Amino acid sequence: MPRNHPPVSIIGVPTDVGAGHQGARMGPEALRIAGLVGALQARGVEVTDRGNVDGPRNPWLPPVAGYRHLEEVVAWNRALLEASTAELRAGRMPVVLGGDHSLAMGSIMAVANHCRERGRKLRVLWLDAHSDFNTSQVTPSGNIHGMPVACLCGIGPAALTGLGGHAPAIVPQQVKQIGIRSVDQEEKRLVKEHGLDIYDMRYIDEVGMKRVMEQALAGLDEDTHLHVSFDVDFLDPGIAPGTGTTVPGGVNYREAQLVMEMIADSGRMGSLDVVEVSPALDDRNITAELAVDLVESLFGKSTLMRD
Ligand code: Z70
Ligand code: MN
Ligand code: MN
Ligand code: MN
Repeated sequence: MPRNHPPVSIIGVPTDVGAGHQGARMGPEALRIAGLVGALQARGVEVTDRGNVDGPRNPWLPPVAGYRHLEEVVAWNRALLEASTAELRAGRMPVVLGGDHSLAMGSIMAVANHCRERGRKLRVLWLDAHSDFNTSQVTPSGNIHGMPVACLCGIGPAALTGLGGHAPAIVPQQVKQIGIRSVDQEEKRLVKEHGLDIYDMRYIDEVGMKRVMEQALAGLDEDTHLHVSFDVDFLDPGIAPGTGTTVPGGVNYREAQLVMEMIADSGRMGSLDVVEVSPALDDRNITAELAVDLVESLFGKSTLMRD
């Protein structure tokens, strides 16, 4: 099934200021070394690597008032928002390489603005072990990569929620979370209160990934832009050890391939984040290589002879 994809712009965001471990700032290079650009070109996609956006170094300070490195996280997200907005305006598909998951705020705010300007619908698929829906009041860590979904939904500091100029950027009903298996106590209350659609590992085990994806992708139409935010800790640590917060019982190789193939078949993916690859924790770059393998499937490579 050959598909026509818009031209892709790779944007590296080498930061870990939002995380509780250092190392995700090396993720963009690891993904490049794993062959991301060539893999997309082999799919017939026109790709330009825009290099990395710039931002403050990691000062490695403790949290202040419930946030670690708030000012630095804002600066990185502002830089990404600007870079991604330029690509979307040029009719290109941003593929954002993290970096820690706090960068999803800038990435998705750019997409949300773009959709709002064009009267398009936006859906966000959040592939992750975590819900990333903490607030400064309830966070156990102060790490802002545990907060981007809440901030995107308008719950968080104005410096983050208002970064795109329109708060909230999205509503919880636009988000489908898949692979979830680590939600903090108070965060659970928040996701329930806000009605987030969560397909957790138990649900995946009970109904199977095929049905989960049918449900998560239901109702997409020609006017829908699908943003995929892929935290590699979505995957089981046995196949993806190279990330700062592994959680046992994750998505296996075959389930992950099916997720990506069904997204590709939807034909609606308009932007992508690949985040939380932490090369110093990895085993010979296998996590980055697996991420690239899965991105190939997102762009229509099939494990069978359908492509
Ligand atoms: C935890 C917190 C988180 C990613 C860890 C963990 C959050 N809920 N997110 N790794 N990607 O500290 O808020
Ligand atoms: Mn995450
Ligand atoms: Mn995670
Ligand atoms: Mn490959």
